[in-house]
Amino acid sequence: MTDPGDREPRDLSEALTSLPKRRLSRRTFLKGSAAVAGTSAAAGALGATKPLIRALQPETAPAALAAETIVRTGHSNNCDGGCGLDVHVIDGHVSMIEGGTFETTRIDGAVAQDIPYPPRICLRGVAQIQNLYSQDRIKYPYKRAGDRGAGQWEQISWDEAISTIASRFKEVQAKYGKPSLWIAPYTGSMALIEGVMGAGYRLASALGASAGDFVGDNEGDSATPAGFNYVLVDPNNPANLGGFFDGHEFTDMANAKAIFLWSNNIAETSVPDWRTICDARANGTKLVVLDPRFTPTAAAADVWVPIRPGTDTALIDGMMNYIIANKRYDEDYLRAHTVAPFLVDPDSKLFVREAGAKADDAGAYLVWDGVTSRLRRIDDKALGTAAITGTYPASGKQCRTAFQVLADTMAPYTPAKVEALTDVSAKQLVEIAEIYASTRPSAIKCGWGLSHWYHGDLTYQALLTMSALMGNIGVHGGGVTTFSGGLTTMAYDFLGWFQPDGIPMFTLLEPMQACDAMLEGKPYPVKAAWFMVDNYAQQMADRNKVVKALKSLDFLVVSDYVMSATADLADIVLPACTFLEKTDLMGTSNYYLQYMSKAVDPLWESKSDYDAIKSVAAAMGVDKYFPATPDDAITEYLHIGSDKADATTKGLTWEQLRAGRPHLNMPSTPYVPFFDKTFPTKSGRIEFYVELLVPYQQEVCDYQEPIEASPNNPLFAKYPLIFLSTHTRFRTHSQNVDLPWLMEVLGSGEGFLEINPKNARSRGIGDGDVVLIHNDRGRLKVRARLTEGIKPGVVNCYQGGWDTLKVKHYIEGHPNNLTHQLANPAQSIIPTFPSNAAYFDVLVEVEKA
Ligand SMILES: Nc1nc2c(c(=O)[nH]1)N[C@H]1C(S)=C(S)[C@@H](COP(=O)(O)OP(=O)(O)OC[C@H]3O[C@@H](n4cnc5c(=O)[nH]c(N)nc54)[C@H](O)[C@@H]3O)O[C@H]1N2
Ligand SMILES: Nc1nc2c(c(=O)[nH]1)N[C@H]1C(S)=C(S)[C@@H](COP(=O)(O)OP(=O)(O)OC[C@H]3O[C@@H](n4cnc5c(=O)[nH]c(N)nc54)[C@H](O)[C@@H]3O)O[C@H]1N2
Ligand code: SF4
Ligand SMILES: [Mo]
Repeated sequence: MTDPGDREPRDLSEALTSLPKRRLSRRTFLKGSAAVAGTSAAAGALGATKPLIRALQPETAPAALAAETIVRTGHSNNCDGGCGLDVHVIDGHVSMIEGGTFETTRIDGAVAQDIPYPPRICLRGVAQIQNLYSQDRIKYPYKRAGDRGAGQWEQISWDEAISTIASRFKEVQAKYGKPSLWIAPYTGSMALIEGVMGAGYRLASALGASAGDFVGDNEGDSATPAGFNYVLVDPNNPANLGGFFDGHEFTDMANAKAIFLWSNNIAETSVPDWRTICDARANGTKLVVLDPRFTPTAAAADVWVPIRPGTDTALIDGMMNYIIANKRYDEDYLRAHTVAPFLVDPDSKLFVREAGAKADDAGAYLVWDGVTSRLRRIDDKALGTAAITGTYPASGKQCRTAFQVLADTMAPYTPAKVEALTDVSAKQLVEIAEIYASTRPSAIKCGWGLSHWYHGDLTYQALLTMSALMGNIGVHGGGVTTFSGGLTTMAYDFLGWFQPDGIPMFTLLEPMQACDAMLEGKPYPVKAAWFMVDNYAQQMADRNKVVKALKSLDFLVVSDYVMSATADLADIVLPACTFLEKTDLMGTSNYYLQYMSKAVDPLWESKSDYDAIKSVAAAMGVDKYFPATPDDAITEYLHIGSDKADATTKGLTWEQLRAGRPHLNMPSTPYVPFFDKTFPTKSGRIEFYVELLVPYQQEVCDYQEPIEASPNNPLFAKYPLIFLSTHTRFRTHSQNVDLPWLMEVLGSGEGFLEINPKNARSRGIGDGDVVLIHNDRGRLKVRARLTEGIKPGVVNCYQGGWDTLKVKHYIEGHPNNLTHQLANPAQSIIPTFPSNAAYFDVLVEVEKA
């Protein structure tokens, strides 16, 4: 056997547990079973629980099926859905998957939320049964038998795989230094042991190796969190761990009177949450959708704003100018909870503080007392009313208030100027500014699409500033939310997990730095890597550079359950099992703790990543850092039964965790960040004026053009179209790509380019024509799909399709052949979110191929 991820199972034992060669679609099966209803073949096939078992074991199906058990787990793929799943198991086989229910109480017994979660699932979740038994599964360990990337493999034993990995890792670390081994990111799963912040990091610490990103620069999901931290968090206070990201509990959207869905195609990218939005709308909540594409989400909007992508900050600045010019802002809120009254030194651009004040004295900021016309400390009990507008004498200079600086910066953003910058008509700008100003509370729900821009940080800074102007931060139905954090934000002691017995933490090497480390030895050489739960060679920006970098490595290990583009380049491929074959813990995208029970034993020779990590750790003499079982690891992560447990998980017992999916003990219901209006910033207030950003001329959110996708860019003459590569409901990135039930709805997995007929016609392109999309970095060939549903000047090709040795969803290339790795230096002030892949800030030209 020389063929990992073999799509044509050859021996019978494989055929029993994988789908038949001619893939069975659900519709064909149901038709078939109806035709033979009443015969023994169809006995028990109704209730939809049995079909797949029958399909899998046509010859061997027992006359009477064994009893069914239902196993509760969670769908940990990185789709932001956070769904719990009830998995029906018969005779060791999964027969059906449906949405699981949620606890109505918190860990401490209090009511979890007014509106409990209904069961949630989407077609991808239902189709996980096909993912589990997919022909595309890697079944055994393999080693490379030809040139790297040539697709020649030799099946080996786990023992040989582990001893090879251990000896090659040791060799590389001895030759090039310990950090030259990179245990790479885990963004494909939001499970805690195997995914996001999982055991791979602990292995990296134990080996003194480098490790990748646990917060999203790989994904382009770091820019907007950086913006969040600029305004709401002091990154230099150790208590804030270098920065975090938080948002409203999703059910709080029901409390909003208007919802602005900003660059968020939520009807496709968080299918179950879309229901909450629809319920809110049915109750009279106004829906504004800002998107250059007429998405399924936009189709349900009261107002659709087809903005030129990358210019949202200009639009927000225009809205703020409207709000300020018409005095619609919440003056009391600004005075009490923000830095609005702080005076700003015109030379240093820093806040004026009382002379000689200690650095940590949060009361020492000077403001102008409008009642007594004199300077006072902000915490002065005698302070009358601090002025929020105007210019006042301080330190011998004329100093504006922070709010005045903001107002002056926003003033040029008149409706006419904003129209010229954003393509949003002056009339529509005023319309949505008026909605935001007059509808309170208004929630802003962003997509990560907003983060896929070089200046995505600035846009979030602007949204939070506007939200603060209207007193919308820390209130029900308000705020700016991208991600409802959960465990990963709240309760998980990741520093403790990363540093067992207090050993030094791994060296952080961000995915955006890794290629240079591999290719140029900067900041230090990386010569070996282990990728698990991440398809870097396809999902990372500037793919040609990535492939070159991976090919330059001395040794590359990839664990996956399918032959990904990254696995194609490996020296050793390890067969990982899916989430249905292992135990883990989900606690993200919502505030429920979902224990993931193993539903079935690992298929073929696949193993959990935790088992693989433990084996390598044992071979390298560091296994003492790895608890024996996943349950032991969870006990340690959450400090179950210990005083060290976080308030949000205090009192949690294993009985509770195993029996249910309890809600964390959150400080408000539904959870609203900063509900008590204390902010973990230096001043304790909302810092819409950001001192740390003065070196980047970004202290207030003055619009900046996109780094690449701008008509001001000289490249625009050659490449005049903005290239988006957005997410589709038919897969999660490069997962669930080839599942028959999804294909049945989608038609085929083939990639296509959405292009406006205006741009197509001028290039002689007709619907269905093959087109070449190109720029200086690379090429992509797909068929054109002409649609009025995308703004002229913008094109879109869904990301995530496969371009592997075996499966090609694009005629040539991949969307990430066109993207780049330009990182915005301003983000470096937030240690947790220092860099970001700007996947959408890209220019291309399109021609008929
Ligand atoms: N052009 C473009 N590129 C993008 C984006 C875009 O919008 N446009 N979006 C970006 C974003 S937002 C993200 S989050 C990233 C996602 O990028 P990735 O995280 O790389 O993508 P996934 O396909 O979700 O998962 C990666 C791999 O993990 C494997 N996997 C899943 N579960 C397990 C497991 O338990 N164990 C092991 N060993 N493997 C497992 C999957 O089979 C898959 O091959 O892509 C980014 N790339
Ligand atoms: N089905 C499915 N669901 C998923 C995923 C998946 O792959 N598949 N991935 C998950 C992950 S990791 C992520 S990060 C999220 C992404 O979730 P979303 O952010 O909702 O998805 P995207 O498709 O990246 O972008 C959303 C929209 O932003 C628009 N857009 C692009 N640029 C701009 C801009 O500059 N301004 C404005 N206003 N709009 C713009 C695009 O046209 C697109 O419709 O989805 C999660 N959920
Ligand atoms: S893919 Fe996402 S939305 Fe669909 S079931 Fe899984 S977690 Fe839920
Ligand atoms: Mo993402």
